[in-house]
Amino acid sequence: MDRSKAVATWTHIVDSKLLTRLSSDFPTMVTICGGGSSGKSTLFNSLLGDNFSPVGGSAGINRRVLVSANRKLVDQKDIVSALFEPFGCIPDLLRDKQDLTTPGCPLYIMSENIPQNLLLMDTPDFDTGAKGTYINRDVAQQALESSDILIYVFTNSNYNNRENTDFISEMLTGIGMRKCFLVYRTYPSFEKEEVLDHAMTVAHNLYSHDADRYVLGIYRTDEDNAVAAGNRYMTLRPVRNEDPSFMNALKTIDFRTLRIELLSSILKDVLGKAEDILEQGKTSHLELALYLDTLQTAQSLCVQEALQHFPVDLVVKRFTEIWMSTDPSYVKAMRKTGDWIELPFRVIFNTAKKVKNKLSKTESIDPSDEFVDKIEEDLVNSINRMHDMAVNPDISVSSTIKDPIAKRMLEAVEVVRSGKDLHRGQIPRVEPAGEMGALTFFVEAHPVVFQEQEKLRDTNWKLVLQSILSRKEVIVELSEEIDRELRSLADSFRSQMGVWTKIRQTFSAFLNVVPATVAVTYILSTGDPIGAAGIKVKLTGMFGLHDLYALVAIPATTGLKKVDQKQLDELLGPIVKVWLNDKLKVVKELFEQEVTGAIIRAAKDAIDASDDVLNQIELNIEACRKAMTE
Ligand SMILES: Nc1nc2c(ncn2[C@@H]2O[C@H](COP(=O)(O)OP(=O)(O)OP(=O)(O)O)[C@@H](O)[C@H]2O)c(=O)[nH]1
Ligand SMILES: [Mg+2]
Repeated sequence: MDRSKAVATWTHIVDSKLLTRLSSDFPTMVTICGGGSSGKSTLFNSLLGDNFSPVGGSAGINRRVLVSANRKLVDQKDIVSALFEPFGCIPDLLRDKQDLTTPGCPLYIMSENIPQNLLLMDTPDFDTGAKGTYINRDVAQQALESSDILIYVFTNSNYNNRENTDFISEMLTGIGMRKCFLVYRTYPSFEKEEVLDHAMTVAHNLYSHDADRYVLGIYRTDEDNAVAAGNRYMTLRPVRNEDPSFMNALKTIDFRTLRIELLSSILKDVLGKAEDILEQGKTSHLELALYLDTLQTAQSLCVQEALQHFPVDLVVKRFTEIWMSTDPSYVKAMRKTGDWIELPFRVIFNTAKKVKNKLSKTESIDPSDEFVDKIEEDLVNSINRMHDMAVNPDISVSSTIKDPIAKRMLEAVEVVRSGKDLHRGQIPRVEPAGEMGALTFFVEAHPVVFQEQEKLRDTNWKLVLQSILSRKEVIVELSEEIDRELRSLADSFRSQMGVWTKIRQTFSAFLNVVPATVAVTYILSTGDPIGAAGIKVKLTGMFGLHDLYALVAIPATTGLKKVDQKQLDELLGPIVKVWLNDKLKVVKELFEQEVTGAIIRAAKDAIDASDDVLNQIELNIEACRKAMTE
């Protein structure tokens, strides 16, 4: 059964059927139960000495529960409504016994023959119909779950019917341990041993090895035509020598002790079950956290995929502008006079003209078309991948174990796998990935997000893509945030420049190389066919923004000296990082708005809510356990 359904069934029983009976003055409920036409109503009438309940006909004649109570009990204020609370409807006094043959709320009768502290119930059968569609089972079950003691009536044709005894066994031992009387409607010719043997088969099927402890008495009632004809009441005879007469057995039961025993066994089971549910809840909580981590990791990777191309033209140009605008005035002055000294670069790279244009302050900065195309391609690919992962029943994602989130995921996988309640088909698993120390996580989507996944599956993906692409400008443009960051980067570069560098810069400025390394970088990268549109950016660090570091892959074709390469890395690296940090945020927002947001929110909300609930359950269980030992 689905886990949440099982929990709901169980909490329903606890809420509506058990808690009401914690009150000590609540009468003991004795319920007659059994398969169709086994003789339940005949027994009920016989015990009360009146023909209250309809008998005979085809199996399944009783459609409602009939309760008999002493008048004095019924006169007590509120007792009837409390009694019927588990049934969810206001009970009525039985006026016409034919009413019992149509479905509806339980009915009650008042009888002087029933002790004041007792209620006797006749129930519909639980086995008329076919498996899955037993017509009276729900009504019968409701009564049985509310009972303290059952009287199980069986016949020679159904004593060994496992389906029947399994059902009754669940009622007797499912939550708490209930005791029962066994009543065997048998043939007069059957010897005592045979009757006992059949009855013990039933007892064993109900309680397994605890039969002796929980069977209150075994009685036989022999087939009798006078009973069938309605001329005589049924008589019960003890099968075992030690058992008293049925009425005596009923009267001498210490109901207080029985109630206390039953309630403490219920409480024990309830606590045990609550602990199971707590464990399941914790596992599920962890599974959800694992799924969320995996989804967000996958998203991080997709976001990075969307940003594979760095618009070097754009960003370095902007940085250069900022740098020049913050140059000391003497450097600026020198620069003005040094227009002619771009010659060395022209000689070396033959791109000086282009450089001059690009470095000119008057020209507006526009990304090249080629770059915009690349961004669009990257964006479409990555968002499609993200969409697939968000709607799929499972995600797999690779990560290095050095990453703190991967560590957390690995722990979660281990706990979930060792949990005893693996309710879903696949369990999470981890496999080594290609690189050393890298792992691939395989994680299923958690039921908490199914609804949002469904919605995402139902959206018109083409329209979503269009909407995303219409906003690609956010990737292309240089935001104020980037500007601010570049400015502070320029300040920090400048503050790190030693005397030597400053002197060199003075020279550089004089040579119109401003600042030398930036210009070199610029020329190098724009002089390269790949770099023209945006140089490739390789990212280290797997997750989110916190440990991401951009390595600028400078094409080997540029023939840089090692020293220059290092200088370039030092300079270009942080500039790329400024851009990346900003864009990672922007693209992540875009992904969450268009694809993953609702799923992530559903998961986070459920995690937050269940955190509190799980803590509360744990505290409550502790309190109950403590109270039980005191
Ligand atoms: N021959 C004989 N028939 C009996 C005896 N006890 C009950 N019956 C008959 O068995 C049939 C079913 O009896 P009920 O008491 O209606 O059985 P039930 O278990 O209440 O049946 P449902 O309410 O339909 O589930 C009736 O025709 C009874 O007269 C008995 O001791 N001897
Ligand atoms: Mg009946």
